Amino acid sequence: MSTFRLLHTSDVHLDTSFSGSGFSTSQGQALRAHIRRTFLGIIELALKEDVQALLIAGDLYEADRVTPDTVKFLDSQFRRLGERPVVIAPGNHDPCTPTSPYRQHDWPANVRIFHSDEPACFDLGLAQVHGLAHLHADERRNLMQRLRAASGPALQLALLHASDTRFDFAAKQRYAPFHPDDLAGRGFHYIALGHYHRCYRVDAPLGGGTALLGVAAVDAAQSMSAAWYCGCPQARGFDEPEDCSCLLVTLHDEGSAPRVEVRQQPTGGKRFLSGELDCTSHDHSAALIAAIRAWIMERQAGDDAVRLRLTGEQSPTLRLELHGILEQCRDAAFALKLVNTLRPAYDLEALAEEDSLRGAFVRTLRERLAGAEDEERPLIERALQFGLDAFADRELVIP
Ligand SMILES: [Mn+2]
Repeated sequence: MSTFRLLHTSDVHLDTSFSGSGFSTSQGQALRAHIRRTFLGIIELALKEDVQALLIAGDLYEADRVTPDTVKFLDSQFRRLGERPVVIAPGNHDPCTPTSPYRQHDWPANVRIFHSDEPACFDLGLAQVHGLAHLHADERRNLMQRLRAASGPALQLALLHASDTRFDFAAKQRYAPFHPDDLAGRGFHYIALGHYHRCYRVDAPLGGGTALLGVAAVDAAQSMSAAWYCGCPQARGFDEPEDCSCLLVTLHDEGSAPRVEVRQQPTGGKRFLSGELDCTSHDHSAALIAAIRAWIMERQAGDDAVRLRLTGEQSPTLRLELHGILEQCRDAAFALKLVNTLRPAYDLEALAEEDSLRGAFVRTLRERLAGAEDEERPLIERALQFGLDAFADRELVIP
């Protein structure tokens, strides 16, 4: 019995621009450096685990921003792998255009890049890797349907940047769309996918099993191949997963039915954490600052990017100068964003006395509250709050 071990990554997005996403120039530089460190960690993992191949399923870098410095960096990292093959299937962010580094740079001999949108195959001895490339940034054809395994004794792998149309992650564009049904009968033992930044198995039944993590034993003799998105190794914004990974895949060749073992390896390390902080009890800014710091400390998020939504009722004595508060929390996290959705606390007694439309509104709703059933009360209380916010010209935040 022979085994084949590979490391599957994708969507590294080296040279990402963070301008326009609310980060400063220096934070953007630090994030780009962190993405590089993450990639370095993947190379080190490949060496430590002594894998027989590194598969990269596209979006390795951002084509419109990639620098010669980054190309040299990649070259040097790939060289560290010696004779271990690196196989790359270009995606929509790093398409294989005539001027792309994939075509222009003289890569080390262990690097194999799919250059065409016609299927090709790299022979790695025990395994064969089938794949093809995005040739531009807007591929809308079904590329999966072009791939088919070869017959013969070698393990059959596929490598592709493509969109599972069953899911619509944050309205991500559906480049190279395919349906999981398209996987049936292609004959692959493992399909390494890129594009979606979340780690999941495509061919698992919908429901609880879809987002499974950890170790999964897959019987590839079943009707469909084991097809996985490995997820991005390092998040780049608050819309991306908090836990990032690559996949360590071991195929045990047991004759007609290879067994596929998939292990998720945590990578990255800089999280983008979102949360809420109820500020109702904080009646002065120093108390709020202490609460923000405590929130970050509890989650050990000092090196992370944190986005906190301030919720609840704003005490009349709390002076909410967001820039001042941010300034005093600057050292608490790598980056901090505050989203203010606090509602002012209204003095209903005083408002009910007003000889105005607002006074009449408050009197009417308080009468309704007095005669309301229990289940009706929260609705009327919200109506009162929204109405008063509207009178105060406040932006309405409807949770
Ligand atoms: Mn992509």
